[in-house]
Amino acid sequence: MAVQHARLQAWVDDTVALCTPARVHWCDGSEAEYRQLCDLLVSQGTFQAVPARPGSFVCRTHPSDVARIEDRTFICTTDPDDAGPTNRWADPVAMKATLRQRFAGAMAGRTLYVVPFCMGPIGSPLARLGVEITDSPYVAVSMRIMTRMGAAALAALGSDGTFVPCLHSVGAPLGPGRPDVPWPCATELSDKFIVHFPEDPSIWSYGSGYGGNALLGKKCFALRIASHLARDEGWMAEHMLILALTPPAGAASRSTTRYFAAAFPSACGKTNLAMLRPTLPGWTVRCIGDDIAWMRQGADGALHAINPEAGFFGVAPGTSEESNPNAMATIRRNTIFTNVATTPDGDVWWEGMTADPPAQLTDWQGRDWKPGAGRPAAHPNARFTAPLDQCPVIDPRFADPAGVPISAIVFGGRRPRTIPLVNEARSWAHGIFLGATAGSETTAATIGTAGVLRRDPFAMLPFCGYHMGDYFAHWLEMGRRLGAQAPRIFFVNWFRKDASGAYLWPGFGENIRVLKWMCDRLDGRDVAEDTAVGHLPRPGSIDTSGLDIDPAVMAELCAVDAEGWLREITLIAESFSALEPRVPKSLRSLLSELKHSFGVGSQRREAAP
Ligand code: GTP
Ligand code: SPV
Ligand code: MN
Repeated sequence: MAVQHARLQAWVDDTVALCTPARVHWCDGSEAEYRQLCDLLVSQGTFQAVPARPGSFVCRTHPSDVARIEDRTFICTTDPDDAGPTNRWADPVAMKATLRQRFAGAMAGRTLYVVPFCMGPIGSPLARLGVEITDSPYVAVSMRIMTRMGAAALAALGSDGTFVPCLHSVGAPLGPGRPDVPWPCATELSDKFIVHFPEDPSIWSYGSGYGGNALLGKKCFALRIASHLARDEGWMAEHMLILALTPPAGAASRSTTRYFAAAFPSACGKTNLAMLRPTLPGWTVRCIGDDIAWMRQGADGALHAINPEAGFFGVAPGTSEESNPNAMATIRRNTIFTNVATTPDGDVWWEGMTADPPAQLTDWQGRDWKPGAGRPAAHPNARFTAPLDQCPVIDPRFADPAGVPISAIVFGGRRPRTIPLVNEARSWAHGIFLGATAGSETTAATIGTAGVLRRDPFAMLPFCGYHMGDYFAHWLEMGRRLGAQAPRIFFVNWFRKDASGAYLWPGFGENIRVLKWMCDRLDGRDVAEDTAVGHLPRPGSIDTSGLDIDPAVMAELCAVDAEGWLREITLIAESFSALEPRVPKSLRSLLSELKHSFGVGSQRREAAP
């Protein structure tokens, strides 16, 4: 391939000199190239075909390489305060020296793939270009699904276009006495590095081949680096799904189709909400994106969003014909499954796919598995990688270069207690307060203990490329620019549990009932009560027709749990303290108001025994 771009060619030449690969392959993104790389992965033992699903493969990783590694993710800025207390900071000069040592000779015996890619529809004013250099063919084929990859992206770069250089190695060079293995990676956590230099900007990732650690267009570029760019340039890069919601024809709604963006932490329901199949007759949900939204004020003054990705990298466990039939249809062909179990008749399986597990499986580590084995057959963070346009409910505007206008922004988290099913913010600033104070239980999407409650502001805790306090201020500033056209803001929680640990709310397709209530609010209907924590649904205002749910449960889901909020206030205050002195004043006063409503710090409470 003749490369017209001198800076790109020079970076590739330098990288070849540093990493000493056996070969260099420029990816053109063609179907033929994709097939060749998949064949190569099969011959290396990394991929196995999935006969039940045409064009599909299953892949088993090294047990150390199953999720994002937050402890080994770094933001390197000249001033540590620019990364802020929620990120791991390292000195950029020292870190580059460390990384150059790691990358020296790192690709020995392997092919170096040059992967040009575009985040967003090629030619869209909201899109951005990147080039990933990787020694992993798994990354190359995954990037072809997840981004606009290959010749078209390279052409868009022209001879002098701006791109983010993204350097990746699995960190397991071949050599005498070092035979290849199906999933090469650095096996010690301390040998893995996912490093961002927002001031360049550039990304260097070493030692992991999995997901957000290695598909550098996703969390590294489209969130950490992009959030930094977005702050400087006046736009937003968010961990959000985008959906189109259409009420039944003839319904007394002022608008036909509305677009919503929603930020939930990793493994907290974005993919499921983005392609929800409504249980209420006549309602339609269509999917534009399930993980990342880039948003910018359009010429019409409204906030417009694009999905910078071209594929889904979705959580497999829990996905079934009942919970998410549209995802099940999306992954019937041309899908890469990672760390799922396989069945004797040539299909895949994971926990929750069917009510009863098959009698015999090969688990995600390639071992025999039978029901009652005492361990999951699929890894809890097992994932499917599939093209966006295979989703049966993909929205016709999913690749609209102008993006779609956003009417509502939704935040959420995995909260067994206290946080109501749905809450509408009183104002943009109050909405920012709800986003900034969001908490959620940790999940298998990151290495570490799952089920621990932590603050995860805007679902961006692991993904914000700069100081979280400055990020809150940027949201407030966006609100000032958008003025009356700013979207309305809601907060939802599908994950309330009863004393026995069972979910109180049925979730999934039934979440349409909550989306309908939001539409009622957008249409100006009087369905909310103003409370100390926000606008909560009036009794009976959430449509439960055809749903077998106890009205007492609905009341509990929509109530203000004073004891719980007292605990919540303590946690919020702690999280704000950690970000001082950069917490915007308006958020500090909203916390004071909340404290006041619950009598925290007032004389009444201090006087109590
Ligand atoms: P990332 O890809 O990690 O960013 O995750 P995500 O936010 O897209 O989460 P996803 O939709 O894949 O859901 C993660 C897990 O939560 C799956 O096991 C789902 O089955 C489960 N889940 C999603 N929506 C609901 C819901 O409404 N109720 C309940 N109880 N579980 C849900
Ligand atoms: C997440 O963890 O939020 C994901 C998966 O979407 S990963 O791409 O690994 O970040
Ligand atoms: Mn995600």
